[in-house]
Order: sequence, then C-alpha cells, then structure tokens
Amino acid sequence: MYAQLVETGAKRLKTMEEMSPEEREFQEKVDAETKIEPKNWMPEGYRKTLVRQISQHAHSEVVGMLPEGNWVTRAPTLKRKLQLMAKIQDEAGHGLYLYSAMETLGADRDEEIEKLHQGKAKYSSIFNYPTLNWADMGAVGWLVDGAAIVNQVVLQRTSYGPYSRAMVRICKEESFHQRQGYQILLDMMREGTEEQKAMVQDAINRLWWPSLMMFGPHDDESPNSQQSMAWKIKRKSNDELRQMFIDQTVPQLEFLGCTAPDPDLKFNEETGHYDFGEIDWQEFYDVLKGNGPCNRERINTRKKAIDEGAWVREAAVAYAKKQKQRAQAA
Ligand code: FAQ
Repeated sequence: MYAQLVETGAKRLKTMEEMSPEEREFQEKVDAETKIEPKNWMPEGYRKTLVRQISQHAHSEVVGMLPEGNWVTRAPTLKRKLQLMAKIQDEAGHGLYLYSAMETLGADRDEEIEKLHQGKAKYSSIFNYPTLNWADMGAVGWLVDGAAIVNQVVLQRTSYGPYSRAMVRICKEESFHQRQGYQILLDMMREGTEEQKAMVQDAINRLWWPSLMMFGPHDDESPNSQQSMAWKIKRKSNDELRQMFIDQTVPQLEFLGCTAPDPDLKFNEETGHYDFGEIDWQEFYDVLKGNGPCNRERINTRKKAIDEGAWVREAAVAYAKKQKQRAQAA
C-alpha cells in the first residue's frame, strides 16, 4: 500500500514489512489519522521534512508582508488602509504561529531565519514579484491568498498536531484576506474609470501565472511529494491543488469581467474541470535560484528590519532580566 511506505536511502519507499517496529507503529498511527505530537517518537526524516516545510511556510508569511507593505502609505482611502494594515499584521501573526510550531520540532528560530538571510532557505516564489499598482493589492488578496487557502485548508488535516492546529486559525484569517482582495477588484471594475479597469486586468496578467506556481512543480517532478503524502504531511498533491484553485477561481474571474493570460484556459465538459496551459517552469526555477525580479530586494529588506530592530530586542531582554531580579529580591 502506498500509504504504508516509508523512506529508504534509495528512491523507493520502505514497505511496512521492511520498517523497524518503531517506524511501523508510527506509520500505523499516521494511517489511523492519529495526530503526531511533539513528544511522540517520529522518524528523523519526518521531523526534517516538517522543519523544512514549516520554516519555508513561516518565511513566506513574513516575506509576504513586503509586497503589500509597499502600498500602505498609498492606499486610496482610510478604510482601505486599515484593511491592508490588518491583513499585513495577520501575515506577521501567521509567521509567528508557524515559527512556534517549527520550534516544537526542536528547530531554532534564529538559526532558521539566518538561513533565510543567507539565501539558503526557500520561501514562496510569489513574493519575488513586484506590486506595481493599487489593483495588485486586490489581485494579491484574491489570487495569492486564494491559492494559499486552497493549499492550507487541506493542511488543517496534516498529520503533525501543532502544524494542523496553526492552520485552523490561519485559514480563517486568509478567508478575510481573499474577500477583501476580491472586493477591491470588484469595486474597481464596477465603479472605476477605464484606466482603473485596465489596472485590474494588468495586475491579473502579471500575477496569474506566478499564483499557479505557488503549488510547486508537477507531481512527477516533485521530489518530496511521495514521502510527504505517505506521512500525511501533504494531503493532496501539487497538481490536484492547482486544479482545485483554477476550478474555483475562473468563475470569479468571469464574474469580474476579466480574462486570464492563458489562451488554453477552457472548461472541459468531459472532465468537469478547466484545462489550462503549461506553466513557464524555467521562470519558476529561476525565481527559486534567487533570480526573480525582487529576490535580492526582499532579503535585504528583511535583514535591515532585523538589524534595525536589534535595540528593541535588547531592551526587551534587559527589561525581562530586571523584572526577574526584582521578583527574586522580593
Ligand atoms: N516557491 O517537492 P516539492 C501565503 C520548492 S503562504 C518556492 O513539491 P513540497 C500566505 C520546495 O520547497 C505561501 N519554493 O516540495 C500569504 C522544494 O524545495 P526543497 C506559502 C517552492 O515541500 C498570502 C522544491 O521546490 N505556503 O501565501 C515552491 O513537497 C499573501 C520541490 O518541490 C506554504 O508554504 C514555491 N512556490 O511542496 C502571505 C504552504 N514550490 O525544500 C502574505 C506549505 C515548491 O526540497 C501575503 N507548503 N518549492 O529545497 C507546502 O504545501 C509545500 O511545501 C509546497 C511544496 C506545496 C509549497
């Protein structure tokens, strides 16, 4: 059985019979949908995979604040500014829940953040694209948070307890983000000038393909998927999730009165799904290698934020020490 396989040094995965008693017990627990908790025994590969995925996810939330942060001072109304700031602060919160979930696996937050700053850790490719006009704030909320929700709703059922519980709250907040983004675009399309409507279409043209890339490579090109599915870290494959996103997003696109930059996008009566064109994988891997339009700018901004916030952290530690001394003296 596929779900009963576990990692070996070779490409294929171990069968139940080949596993050690500990590994077998672990896999049976996973198969029975019992959550794995921090103090439970787990294979080292399971722990490493989770640290990798959760830290990348946390970095994505934190770096993901930057493209939208670019528009806070230029939001068109006070209401829009407040909504945008609330959304960006939510993303910071998601980063914090996720770093905490990662720490339950014994990983060190500072070390993982340092890897990000040295360009050794990945974060979602989407955040290496610029946000050029106000409609991008709508398109990021609608498409980027929309894609994130499709991926994360299933992660609520991921096998690692702390990650799955973090996802429950994150998904609730992402739903608000998606709605506020769509509302920005709807208002621009319904009440905007011709120039504003053109801005909406331009934002969709630029962010459509990068949003589809968020789900990762095709299943047969995804080195981590088979094991992650067997361990129920991932509950649906990259391609399945991408198709779900397209199927739910195209009717919303049509309702807006806009189009996708994909001549092959078409509803398939036989399958009941939308067919769509091929992603430019060269572009995807270039962005992953650090050569996207904003990779360097994003990392430099994060490093600067950490450096400039050093005095706040030092002051907080000094204050905590003083409080402790006072408590001990009393
Ligand atoms: N970007 O074997 P797979 C958000 C890497 S949160 C960069 O398929 P896996 C909220 C992958 O890491 C968005 N790298 O990998 C928000 C692996 O490299 P490695 C983030 C990517 O892990 C909204 C290699 O390619 N969400 O948007 C990408 O099984 C608005 C091979 O790939 C999550 O992180 C990519 N798009 O599946 C915030 C969700 N795709 O590590 C602010 C949790 C793949 O072996 C504003 N993560 N790679 O060197 C996941 O579900 C999975 O990690 C996948 C990738 C599906 C992303």
